[in-house]
Amino acid sequence: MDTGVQQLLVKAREEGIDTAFDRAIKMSQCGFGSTGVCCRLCLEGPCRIAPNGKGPQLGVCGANVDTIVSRNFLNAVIQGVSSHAEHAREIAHALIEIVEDKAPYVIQDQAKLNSIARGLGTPCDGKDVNELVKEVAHKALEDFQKQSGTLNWLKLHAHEKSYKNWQQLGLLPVNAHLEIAKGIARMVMGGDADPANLLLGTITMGLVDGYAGLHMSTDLQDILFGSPRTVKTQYRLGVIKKEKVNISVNGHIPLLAEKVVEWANKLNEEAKKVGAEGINVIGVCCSGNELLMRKGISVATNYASQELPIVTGALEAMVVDIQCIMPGLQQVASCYHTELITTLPYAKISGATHVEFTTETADEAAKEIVLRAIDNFEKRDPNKIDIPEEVTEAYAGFSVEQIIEALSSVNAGDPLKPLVDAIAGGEIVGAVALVGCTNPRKKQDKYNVELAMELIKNNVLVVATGCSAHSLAKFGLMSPEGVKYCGDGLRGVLTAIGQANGLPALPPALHMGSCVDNSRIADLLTALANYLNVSVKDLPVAGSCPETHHPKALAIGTFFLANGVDVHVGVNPQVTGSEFVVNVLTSSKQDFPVTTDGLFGGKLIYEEDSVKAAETILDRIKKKRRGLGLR
Ligand code: BF8
Ligand code: SF4
Repeated sequence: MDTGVQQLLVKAREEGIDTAFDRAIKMSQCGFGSTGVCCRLCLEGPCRIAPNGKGPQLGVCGANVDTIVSRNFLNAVIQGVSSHAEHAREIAHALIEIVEDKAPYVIQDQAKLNSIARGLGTPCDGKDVNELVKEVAHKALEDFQKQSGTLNWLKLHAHEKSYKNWQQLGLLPVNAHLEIAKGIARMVMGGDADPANLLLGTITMGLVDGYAGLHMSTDLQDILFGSPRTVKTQYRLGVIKKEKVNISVNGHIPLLAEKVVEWANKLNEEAKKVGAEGINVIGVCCSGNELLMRKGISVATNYASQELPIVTGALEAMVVDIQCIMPGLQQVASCYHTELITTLPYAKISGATHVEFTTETADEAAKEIVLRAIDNFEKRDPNKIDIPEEVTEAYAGFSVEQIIEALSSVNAGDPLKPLVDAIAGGEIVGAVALVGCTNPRKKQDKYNVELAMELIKNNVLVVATGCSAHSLAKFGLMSPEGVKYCGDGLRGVLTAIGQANGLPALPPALHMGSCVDNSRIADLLTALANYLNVSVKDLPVAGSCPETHHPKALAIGTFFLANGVDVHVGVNPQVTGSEFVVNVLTSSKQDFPVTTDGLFGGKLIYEEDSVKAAETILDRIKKKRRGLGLR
């Protein structure tokens, strides 16, 4: 239990303030929506298909339950894909403004720039940084414009065997915007009415998500802000400091968050003029992850409890950009001195202050935001201040580059060998990526942590991103002491690698970043598959999102399914109304004619109980081990 969250939930209730957890209790769930059988795509409806055959079995237009459920699933995935694709496109566009001297940022990682440029087939020799950045950024923007071929970023990162499979099935995306538009066009009333075809279209959207969303965002952000390296940091609500001006950043695209940190440093002395000891920037959700990975900024909490930093009564400003920002933040902020500041013209919240952020005016906007926070310090109500004390130490910053470097301390000439040997020898049974969200309908962190504990006990290495990573960090699984929860084999390997790198041990859960950084996990899998000369689908690995809430998580899951990685969700994915869709996504290949397992090698696992989910995941991992000839 996150005691800080509990403490502030009690405080909020005593003060008559509703949070997402209260709203979740009051909101009943509709049985039709929960199973995906409700269609409101046109004004002949809404139509809903009655369960158990008792009542209407077709919509007014004649759409059956399989078509309706597949269309709704595609709809959800498109929402996730468009979020990630917009994220990537904004960074690409910012890079062009930067090298044209229109935006005040400095390119930080030339080595990554060179490696991405080479991968894209762009010669580096004789070019200055600006020229090369511009070429890479234009290659990125091509992935939103080209009318034939496939995504540059897919060719850059996809495993050869997966690529061939998608090519044969005719699933390769052409450009991100085209596929998003086509996906919506096939989903509308009177469009695609073949559920199998709709689900294959969803796989194409997953590829757009993975390559033109996740991978492109990570690559370009690393070029701009630097590739992460190991950092030590603190977690939990205790990172809010009573004596300081506290600013929390919440959202996803680090262009704003990085500037807020820069201006907080520059204006630190100004804070002292109002009686504060300085300025403290803290992270929430994925903006928190981005700053944590590159700057070691501490993290207060994750998605479901994002309103609670305000309830401490000591938060001067909450600055947000886009995605996973609860509109309810403003109701809570209005009960305190906290100023909620929106920044993007297409993501405003009524009642909040709006300070427009563009890359060209990044300095002016960030300066104004920090000055507003400083002004708010004196508006605190001392009677309302209550900050939970607890903090937990954690390590983060495990980019693929950093993991390889850590492994190089064990075997400089062949860094992947120690990891592969440990997998082959059974000390490490497999690896699971614990990714995604927290959800106010679930007990926050419980399912993420329970699943991780169960896996590491069984010698499964955990890597984590997004809000799941926050859960694991808060409960000590991102610190070397966490190895006490591991099985003997995993503990031995983590201790040996950690000690070769000057730590008592590597943490049992490696923090690999924000949700777009699931690309880093995909890169690690591709590297392992190449090393072993197998497909990604053959590896003894899986992905899991025990506390899913956002359609982005479904898009990321679809990307991993397309790569042949099993994906577990712990929250109802709202497809259970169609036996056909359930079979395609969750059946094993021998049990049903067309399945994602048969076509790609990975299937969806829906299980709310984390212990049972771990058992199923372990069974699948062991099956994949046997496929590789391992015990
Ligand atoms: O992109 S993990 S709750 S904050 S959707 Fe949202 Fe889920 Fe958190 Fe980050 Ni990802
Ligand atoms: Fe009803 Fe068909 Fe319209 Fe959906 S598209 S609301 S099923 S008539």
